[in-house]
Amino acid sequence: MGYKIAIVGATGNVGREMLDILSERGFPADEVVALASSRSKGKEVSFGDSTLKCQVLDHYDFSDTDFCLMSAGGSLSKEWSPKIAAQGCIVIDNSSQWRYDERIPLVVPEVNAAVLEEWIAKKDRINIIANPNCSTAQLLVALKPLHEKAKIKRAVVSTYQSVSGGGKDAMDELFTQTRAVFVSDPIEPKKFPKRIAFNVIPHIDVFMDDGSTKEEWKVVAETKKMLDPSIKVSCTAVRVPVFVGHSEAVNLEFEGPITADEARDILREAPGCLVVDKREDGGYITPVESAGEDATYISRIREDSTVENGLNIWVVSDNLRKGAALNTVQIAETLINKGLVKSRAEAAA
Ligand code: 2RA
Repeated sequence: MGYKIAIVGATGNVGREMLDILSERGFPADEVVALASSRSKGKEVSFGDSTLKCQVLDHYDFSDTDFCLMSAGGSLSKEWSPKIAAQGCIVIDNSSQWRYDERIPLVVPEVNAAVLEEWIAKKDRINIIANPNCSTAQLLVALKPLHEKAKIKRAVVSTYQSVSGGGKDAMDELFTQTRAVFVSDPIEPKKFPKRIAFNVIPHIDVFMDDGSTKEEWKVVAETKKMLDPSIKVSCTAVRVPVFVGHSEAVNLEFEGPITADEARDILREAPGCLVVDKREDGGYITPVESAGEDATYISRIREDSTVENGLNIWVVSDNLRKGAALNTVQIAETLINKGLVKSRAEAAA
């Protein structure tokens, strides 16, 4: 018997992507339910060749639903995830609300799927799993296999993040401002703190006391939680006028020796990674090419001779997919494929 799965935030950028990915991958669902706020009641969203009518979250009974994929922001998740989880439904949440709670697993299946087995074995577990921030998810898919080979001591990460990470309004703002530049209309930043069209903004999320931004802090905290608490991480997160696809320039310092050729071979074999690294014009990936794709692309792999055991890499992925919707679906798939979660209908039969 298949699973019943609900998508909360089904009309948003990530919610729609979740529905596409469930359909593309043939997720073993008997029923898929689209949920949204009362404002979107009855709105239709695509699911494969069919459409689903959005139901209202407040009125939905989760007692026979196996998985709830949440993409509706932190405050909604804070209120709703525990209520849904208490009905025996596993919530996989895409907001930052639960990521740093030590009771909640934070998972990228290619990196730390094993924590799911420990979590499911706990009698007193809270039925919530957290999905990481987009910039950390793709970073760790690339870093994990290299860390296994030579142990990363320090990572210096500069991100180039697309506007879709800020939601649909942010995408609209880039579009509107770009047009306004051409027709000489006035530009009034709303979603972004400064003009984003033909510009870059070194500021994503709120400022922290130490001068870093929350987006930068997330990369540090989530790398430590999922990969290794001993890795030193420094991050500068920058918004760029790209619609989809986050890019990262990453400088790595390892404990042991690792050459660029070895790193390339390791990454070629690593799950979720796709190496595109020809040292010629266009022999690398840009965010436009990553849009709509599942892979984390790695290019520009080269040694950094300014430190002992240093490498530079360029990491690009579709932030709405591996950075959000795809990873969420992969967590559910991992639970199923490892035999950790049976459908509630099957259990009751
Ligand atoms: C962004 N990190 O790109 C966010 C999305 N999760 O703004």
